Amino acid sequence: MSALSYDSARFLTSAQQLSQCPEDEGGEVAFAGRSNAGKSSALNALTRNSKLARTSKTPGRTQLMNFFSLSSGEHRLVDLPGYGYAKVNREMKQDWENFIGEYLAERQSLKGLILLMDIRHPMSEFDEMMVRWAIQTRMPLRVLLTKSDKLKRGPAKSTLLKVSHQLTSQANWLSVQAFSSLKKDGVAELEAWLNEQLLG
Ligand SMILES: Nc1nc2c(ncn2[C@@H]2O[C@H](COP(=O)(O)OP(=O)(O)OP(=O)(O)O)[C@@H](O)[C@H]2O)c(=O)[nH]1
Ligand SMILES: [Mg+2]
Repeated sequence: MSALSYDSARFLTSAQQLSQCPEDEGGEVAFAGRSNAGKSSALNALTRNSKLARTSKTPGRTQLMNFFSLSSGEHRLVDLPGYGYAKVNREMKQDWENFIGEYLAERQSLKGLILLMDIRHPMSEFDEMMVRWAIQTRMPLRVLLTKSDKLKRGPAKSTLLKVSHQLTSQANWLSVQAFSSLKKDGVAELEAWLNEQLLG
């Protein structure tokens, strides 16, 4: 197999606990990041399907984990619920942390993690935690600096260099790229990384 067709992605199922996830076989890559970072928009840009994952101006729109299957039949993309959603109460936040923590620790078919950060606010405390987790578990991690259209070329480039240095000095399975769902910038680069994790 040479490459996967991402525009073949179809909604498979939602889950709010591990037991509701699809069979743990084949390979999947999960999209994580704080609420409003642009996870759902990036999935829609990647799959050329503006209706695939719901996007919203209201942070915390996606409260469930959503699984999308590719036409290969054995590969999936996963939209994780955003973290840092201010309006959830402590109990809901705990539930979220337990669920995501369990998913990351247990999921055998998880082949890579995409961590999305608004290019104007990279590397929050939670982002750092996800990076540490990827280092400890040797999980391939791709950081997407999203909404790159919001910055001029110079500042965008310097943020990319800074984050790149920060990541690659720690482990060679961490990498970063700029991304704009609005301009469809970075889609081919993202596809190449996904192909490597899912088919490599
Ligand atoms: N200018 C610009 N806006 C974007 C881009 N990507 C996302 N947005 C906007 O950012 C907001 C949040 O995008 P979503 O894709 O819903 O973010 P999310 O990470 O899925 O959010 P949750 O589901 O709440 O965790 C929406 O208003 C999008 O239109 C981008 O590349 N450029
Ligand atoms: Mg979303």
